[in-house]
Amino acid sequence: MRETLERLEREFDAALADAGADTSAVEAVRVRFLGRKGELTGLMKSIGSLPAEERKDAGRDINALKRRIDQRLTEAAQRAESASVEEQLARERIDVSLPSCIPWAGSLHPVTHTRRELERIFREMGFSVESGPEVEDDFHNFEALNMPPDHPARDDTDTFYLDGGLLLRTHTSPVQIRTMQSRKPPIKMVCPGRVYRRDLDATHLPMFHQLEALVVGENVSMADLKGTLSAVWKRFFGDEVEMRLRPGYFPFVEPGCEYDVSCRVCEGKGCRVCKNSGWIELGGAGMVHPAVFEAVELDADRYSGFAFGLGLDRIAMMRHGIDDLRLLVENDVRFLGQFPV
Ligand code: FA5
Repeated sequence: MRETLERLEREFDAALADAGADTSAVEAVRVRFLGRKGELTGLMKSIGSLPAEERKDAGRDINALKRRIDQRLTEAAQRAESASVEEQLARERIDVSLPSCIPWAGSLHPVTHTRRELERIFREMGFSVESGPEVEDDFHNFEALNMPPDHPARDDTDTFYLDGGLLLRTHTSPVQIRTMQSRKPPIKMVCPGRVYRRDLDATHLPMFHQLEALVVGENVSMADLKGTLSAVWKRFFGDEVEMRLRPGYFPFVEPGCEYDVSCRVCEGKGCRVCKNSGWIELGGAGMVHPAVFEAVELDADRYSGFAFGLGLDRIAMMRHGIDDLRLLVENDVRFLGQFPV
């Protein structure tokens, strides 16, 4: 019996060494020696067939070997377990010094960005930001702005008419009227918004964005208009920008003008964008016409005011060097993603 046990112990040691740090191989060794049909278990069962005087010693020796085997198996299983944890940690190691991947967070539309920046500048200058309906009536879009039904200025814009005498507003100037109807001067407001005209080419869209400014009070002058425009564009484009006013006609202002800034692409030297003139037209402006004050029942002898309007899409276009306005409405993310804020 003793020899059998010594042989079994050697075989066990060799099998355990072969199993190394492999958990399932260690388990297989356990089953081979201690399982229900295992080799040591078989010896245990054979004790009954030994002569009575040998049984006691055989039982003691078998039990001693079983304890040793148990002990070594437990140690081997622990070694295998910690080796597998080490291996997993090494495999899943995270290098915290690597640069992280920043998920793409989208970006603001260039027109939204331009609108928000201008709104911020106007707010800092004490203007409120107002809005008005995009579906307008004739009175607010035309008549109160000194364009009665037969006025030739109505031919200047191609209007989308709706049922019931309504229309899609052709400019943001009707918000001037609504503001003066609902509030007494002093008024200092801007209103950005969508406007609609029957237009479509590289520099004209059927739906585009304007921003209108209106200042009404006592002794508001043309100098205030020029000073305000100049301050706004210097803040928006930078101190080096130059601005000029040119005579222009809009029925709701008198005198009326158009205003230009020195081209931001060539800095006034002349290029394709400014058609070699060095100047870019931004919009129209002027002193509020007395007929407009009359339409909103404000005393034109007491109050004066100025207004100006601008096209946000064209300003965004110039700011970002976009050469076709239609790109702004195609919503191609490959284009829009190029303007992260
Ligand atoms: C007006 O709409 C006047 N209401 C502006 C105004 C306000 C004048 C207050 C005086 C006092 P105008 O039609 O020029 O003016 O349009 C203003 C700006 O809108 C233009 O300078 C241009 O930048 C932009 N714009 C006009 N039509 C289009 C279009 N189809 N697509 C894109 N931008 C346009």
